[in-house]
Amino acid sequence: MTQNPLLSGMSVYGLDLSYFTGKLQAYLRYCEIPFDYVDLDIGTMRKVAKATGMAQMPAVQLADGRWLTDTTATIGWMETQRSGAEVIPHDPVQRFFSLLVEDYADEWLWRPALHYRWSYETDSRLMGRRIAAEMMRDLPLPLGLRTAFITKRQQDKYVRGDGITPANRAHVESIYLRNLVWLEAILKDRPFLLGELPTLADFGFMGPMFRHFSLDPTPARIMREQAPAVFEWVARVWNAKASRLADQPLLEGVPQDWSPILRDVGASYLPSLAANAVAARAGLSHFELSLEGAAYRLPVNLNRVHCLKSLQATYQALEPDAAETVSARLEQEGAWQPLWGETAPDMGFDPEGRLPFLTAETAWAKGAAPKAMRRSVHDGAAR
Ligand SMILES: N[C@@H](CCC(=O)N[C@@H](CS)C(=O)NCC(=O)O)C(=O)O
Repeated sequence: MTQNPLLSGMSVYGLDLSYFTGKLQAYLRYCEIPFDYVDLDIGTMRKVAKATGMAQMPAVQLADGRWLTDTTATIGWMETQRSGAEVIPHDPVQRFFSLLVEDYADEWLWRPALHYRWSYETDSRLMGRRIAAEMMRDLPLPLGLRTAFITKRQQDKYVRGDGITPANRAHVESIYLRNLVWLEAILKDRPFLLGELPTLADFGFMGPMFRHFSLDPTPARIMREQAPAVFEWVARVWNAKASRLADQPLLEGVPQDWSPILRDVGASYLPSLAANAVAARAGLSHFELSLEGAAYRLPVNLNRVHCLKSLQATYQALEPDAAETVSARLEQEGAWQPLWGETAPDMGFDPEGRLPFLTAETAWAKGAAPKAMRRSVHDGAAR
């Protein structure tokens, strides 16, 4: 249990149905870091955007008044402030691959998660109604109107606007279905992805698997039927406590049963990050990508330029021995060349390296990306 006063008395601003809020809540619960949970409405979301420079959730406010944004950077900072069972593995090779898998879960499962929520009628009606009644509760409009508005906004932005078409829909769904198969194979033999303790890889996968796939009606039914061990793992991570697991071991190295995930990182995720970076450098709003026979026209996403930059920098910071082991494994999985397919351009995000402590003044360099491209990280470029 943490004794650090900096981690006492924090508030977490989020939504009970949000991907990244669920990920951070699972982490804080595991670390037994107490927090006040604030369910966002439109007014408090504006306050968060003003304070952090990012219109995204979750956001954390510490007792000393400072704000944090971005779950990866927030967890990274919190890990430096607490003791007890490690969430970011000490072993540099495990650390690199946990970060890589977390990034893949954050970004590459986002599209299928949003697709299942907003493309299926049962799911979109339910979640549209919930957002209208919960997050939009401070808007003086009838509930039906709020529901219609938010449902259309989410479909425009996260289905049509995120490149999902009737022609590539089955491919988008296959990203979820294949991850269920891979995770089921891992989790039938051990409680967490890297052994007896949850790590960043588990919390990363909690983003899509918890608030979306295990709870939205259509993907949840698939999970219950096809991947009961994954369904059980979601609850296990949610209920895990560092103080109870402190003496438990991680595996040595990165297990072979991570290979299918790492191969997908190399075959699809890293190539999409590289194509996104090329388009961002050229100042384009969209780019085309063909993956496993599926054609996509995707909006440029500035956050994902930052993702590629961070992954490359994480590799470059490794000591020679660890770097050799990491590159050999990436090579084995077909992910080494794709990691270096493109050098991530500097888009002016977080120019002073302050993450997670961003503010409206420090989030973007002066005159960086146009406003329409930087409202929130999962916004694509101007549409
Ligand atoms: N990389 C960020 C992503 C945060 C994010 O995209 N959150 C979503 C909700 S789960 C959001 O705020 N979206 C804004 C919107 O839909 O306008 C993190 O790790 O915190």
